[in-house]
Amino acid sequence: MRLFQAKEAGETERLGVWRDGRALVLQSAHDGVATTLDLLEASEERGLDPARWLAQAEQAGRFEAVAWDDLVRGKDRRLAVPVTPPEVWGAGVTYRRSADFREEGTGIYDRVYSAERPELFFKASSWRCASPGEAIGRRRDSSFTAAEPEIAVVLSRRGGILGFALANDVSAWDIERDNPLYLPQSKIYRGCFAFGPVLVTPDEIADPYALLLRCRVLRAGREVFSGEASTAQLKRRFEELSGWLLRSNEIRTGTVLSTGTGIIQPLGSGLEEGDVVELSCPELGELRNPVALV
Ligand code: DO4
Ligand code: MG
Repeated sequence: MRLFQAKEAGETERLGVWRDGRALVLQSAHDGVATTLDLLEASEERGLDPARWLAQAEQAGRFEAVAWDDLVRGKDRRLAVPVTPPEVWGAGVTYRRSADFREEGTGIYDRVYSAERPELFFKASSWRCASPGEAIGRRRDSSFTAAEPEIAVVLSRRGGILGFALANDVSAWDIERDNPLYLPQSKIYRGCFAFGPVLVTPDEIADPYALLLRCRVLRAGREVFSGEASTAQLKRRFEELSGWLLRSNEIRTGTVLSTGTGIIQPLGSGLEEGDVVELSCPELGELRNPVALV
């Protein structure tokens, strides 16, 4: 399944799904399900079969076909995050490139790259997340903020992987570099995390360790940065990261875990107000966000 959510001004998110090449948006709740989170929770807690539920809801005329481009452009209703997450967590230094760039003789990044325990940090609440097309933030007190293109997994409360999505762990690298104790300030602020446009269930991903992620940063329409990374370069398995997240720590179904970046914007090429960050992956679609000062 490829799930998404759509939203009209002043309304709550509505579940959407790609079926037979058409984007469908739920018009009214069916069997207590109105959002992606409802569907994931019902399948976890009530044993509801999502594929059967979708077929029944479609038969009952609960879905309306919509033009995807209108949702992307945000005409009347626009794309929202594909699931409204109870929490967003991040994993760090899971790619050699991220460790090398950050290391600078500190010892801490190299150490965590090879350690058994991964770096995990709280990243965002749902209201700090940017939907596809919505502005991601550059803090006014940061002179070097970068996109961190990542693969995010959406978890069940037991730690099962319910889906994959593109994510941008936007981070103020100058603040992090100044002092590692500033990590929360470099990571958590308005518009610090974008993900979507779709949540793709594991059965649709042939090999989660062969996902090619591309990033472009456009300034006034001109490309000022591009980079790519593959999950083949990921140091740890997704289940290893989720396993550590659940150690002595309860999570709710729908929690997002972003699994680290392998794409590094070089020093001096940070995000500027008005830039557009484009992430793409053949299996997961394209995520575009403009940059705003916050
Ligand atoms: O400790 C720094 C954060 C690392 C991170 O976010 C990443 O590697 O993606
Ligand atoms: Mg990151």
